[in-house]
Amino acid sequence: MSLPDSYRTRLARARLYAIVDTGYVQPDRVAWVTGQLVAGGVDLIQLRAKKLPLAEIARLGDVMRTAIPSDGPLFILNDHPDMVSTLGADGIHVGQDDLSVDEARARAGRAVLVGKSTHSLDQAIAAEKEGADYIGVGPIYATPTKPDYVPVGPALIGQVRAAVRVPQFCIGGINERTLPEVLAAGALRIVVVSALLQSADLPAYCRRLRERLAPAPNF
Ligand code: TZP
Ligand code: MG
Repeated sequence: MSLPDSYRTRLARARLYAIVDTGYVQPDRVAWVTGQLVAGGVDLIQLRAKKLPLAEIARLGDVMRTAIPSDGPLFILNDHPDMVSTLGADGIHVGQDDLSVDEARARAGRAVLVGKSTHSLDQAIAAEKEGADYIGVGPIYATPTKPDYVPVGPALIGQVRAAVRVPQFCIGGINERTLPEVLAAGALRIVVVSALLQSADLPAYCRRLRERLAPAPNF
């Protein structure tokens, strides 16, 4: 089950990753918010529904798959690899306390991207060795979206960049105000959750973030 080259290319070019987190987005707004993120030109969109029943997560996954064009952003599911195939998701994202990368890949049942959250240099190196296609690095700053986690600080960004080759997405407390420091620390790719979801104009906020990110390489 080898990963299609197109997935790797799209991931390598990716700069801005958004998450539809049901802690911020009511179920009846998921389709609209997803459409706004697509309009804003994000590269990946994840469904993160920590407290909903499985049937509702599956329903929202369907809603999002319908709202995301096949040539649009990659659609990633947080947890629940067993749903990936049915939903037609492009990938699965796991945390440190979840299934291993291999297990998540096997349960997905198709060749899809597997991303892993990391919170230290050692975890980042281990996730790459484990075969993750991309990693999240954070929380860079304290964030109400993941309140129990100690922020790692921007210095980790450069350390991970020097040690790891798979694409790295910096996450946690990133917004228009903190972005300059994150970029100065060496970040190429970011995930933005609450700042985007709470902004008055999602596509405009996406475009302002993207303007400051380095352009994707041409290949
Ligand atoms: N993992 C590390 S920080 C985080 C996750 C899911 C939440 C990021 O959310 P926000 O609102 O962009 O700080
Ligand atoms: Mg998880």
